[in-house]
Amino acid sequence: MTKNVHVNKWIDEMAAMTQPDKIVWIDGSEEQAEALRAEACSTGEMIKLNQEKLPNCYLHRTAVNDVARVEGRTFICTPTKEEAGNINNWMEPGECYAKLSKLYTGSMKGRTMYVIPYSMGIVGSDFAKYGIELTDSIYVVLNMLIMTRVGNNVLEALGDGADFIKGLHARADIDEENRYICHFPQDNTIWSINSGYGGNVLLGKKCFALRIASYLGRKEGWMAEHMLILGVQYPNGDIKYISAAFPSACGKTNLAMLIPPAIYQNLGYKVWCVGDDIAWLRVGKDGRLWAVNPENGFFGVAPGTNEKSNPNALHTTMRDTIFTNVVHDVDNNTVWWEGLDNNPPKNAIDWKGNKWDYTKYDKKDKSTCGAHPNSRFTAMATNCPCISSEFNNPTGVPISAIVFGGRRAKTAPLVYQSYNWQHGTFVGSIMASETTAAAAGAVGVVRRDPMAMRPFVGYNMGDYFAHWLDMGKKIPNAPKIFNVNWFRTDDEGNFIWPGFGDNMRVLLWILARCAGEVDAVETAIGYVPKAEDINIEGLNGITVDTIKELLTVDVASWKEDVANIREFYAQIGDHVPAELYEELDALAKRLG
Ligand code: GTP
Ligand code: SPV
Ligand code: MN
Repeated sequence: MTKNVHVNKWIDEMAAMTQPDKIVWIDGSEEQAEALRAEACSTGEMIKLNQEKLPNCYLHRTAVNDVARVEGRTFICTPTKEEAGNINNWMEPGECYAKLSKLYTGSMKGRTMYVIPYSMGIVGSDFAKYGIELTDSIYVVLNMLIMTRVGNNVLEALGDGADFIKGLHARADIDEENRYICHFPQDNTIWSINSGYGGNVLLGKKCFALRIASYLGRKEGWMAEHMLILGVQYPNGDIKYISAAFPSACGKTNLAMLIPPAIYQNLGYKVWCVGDDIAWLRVGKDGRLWAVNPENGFFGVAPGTNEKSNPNALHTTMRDTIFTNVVHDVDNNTVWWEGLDNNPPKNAIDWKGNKWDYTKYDKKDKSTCGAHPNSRFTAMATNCPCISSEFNNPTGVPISAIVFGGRRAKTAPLVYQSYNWQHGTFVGSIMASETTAAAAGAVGVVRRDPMAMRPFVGYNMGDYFAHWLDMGKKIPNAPKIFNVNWFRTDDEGNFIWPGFGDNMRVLLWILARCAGEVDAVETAIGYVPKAEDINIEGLNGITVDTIKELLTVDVASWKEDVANIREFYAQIGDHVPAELYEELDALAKRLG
């Protein structure tokens, strides 16, 4: 509880509308969390897992119609449509408040409203921003306790101020037709209704830390990006930091927790994880770009996570974790997902809550999966074996390189470097990726996803590009900008590059470029490595010729891309900065 009149007045209004039976303040204490876990288990909302094998771990299943972010039902409610731009769905704020108020009215009758005061970033730090989420879901409370910094100290830090993000979430009937995720950037407000899933309801994450924060960042001169942050430690102890933006389910968590291949480990290289999904970036007094991870945990994709692909993530999930929509191994009271190991449980319940027969599982038919392809773990960052010592550093880490990337079967080479910040902004703006299960809709379709922020920019995409260009002018010692693609395939559709830990080989080229230690080949799209500069020592079946193939710039497919980019820019509309059209024309010219 607090004496803050702004907080109390707002809660009174929301409670008057939603009409909960009672209101409970979340204080961040372990006793309260434990009582809530017990309550969620007593109602079946969560299942307590084997406490010997998975201490303090729980399983939750969402409704079958509620398994991913719903971009089609996500709205940016600015006073004018132009402010939200053509890429976002827009609703006039008054209309949206009216429409949703009807849905919220009485929606918490018979339920409890939980008040979650939370901070994105270290409480009291320059980077930190505070939010309060009201929700009628214990699952949301328990996830927020992992994903953000929750507790009374947030209210103390807020004092009697009004500078907090007001988030309202009600499960209502989990009705798809009336599901709305709405943002009111001018009002510091987020309203979410009729979902119980991840990014739709953990309002500190995509709604606040990206959509609202990107809006605030533009206003205040900083950046909120869909980026992981990692540190590469050299044998001499130096650590260089990289931030990287890949679209949802394209490898951020995996890269953030990378384990270097043996050849590098033996030399003393290490990789440290600062963040796996979101970065807030500010220009430091030293003229460099500094990044913090505003989150406190990981909401990671479970399928494909295993002892080989991402042992750090796997170990992070061994305690204090909430699993969502994975397979329940009934005999062991543990969890399983596709790609964990080759021993699917015999006595199993699938993500829908039905008995699951692993012998009927067909890799090519997603509907036979035991775990939903977008099933997730919510795990504490501090449980990660490779968590950076700077994770709790309120000033963050200095960024040497920004890396963009996506899933491209053919067009994008393994890695290339932009010529400069403006060209790098262009490279980010033309990012494209084949769609994944992280968002509702068709999977595997190529779509433009600038800076991996298409679903997360809280204002006009053209203005967002302009903000990027502007920031470049404010960072005297700006990071170099690169693009990577781990997902090139051969004619049979197999990934050519081994990926995962071996991505270290590419990171080291990137950092060598930043330090001016290695040459490159200038191509129409940017600087590409000389094939022999990507270290392939210890890689089975990969030769210099494979690297050459991975690095080719296929002029024909790039020309097609140019045409597609022009259409995309036109779709964004007339806020696209002239500098980016200059870059596009220059690219077209270089391609011939
Ligand atoms: P969000 O949490 O949705 O933002 O996703 P993310 O970007 O953190 O993606 P994540 O690291 O969870 O990876 C998603 C999928 O990509 C998993 O199935 C991984 O196994 C796969 N993946 C990650 N890195 C690589 C890689 O280097 N190569 C290949 N082939 N697959 C990868
Ligand atoms: C993503 O989709 O980029 C995620 C998962 O990180 S969610 O929290 O649902 O946005
Ligand atoms: Mn993400």
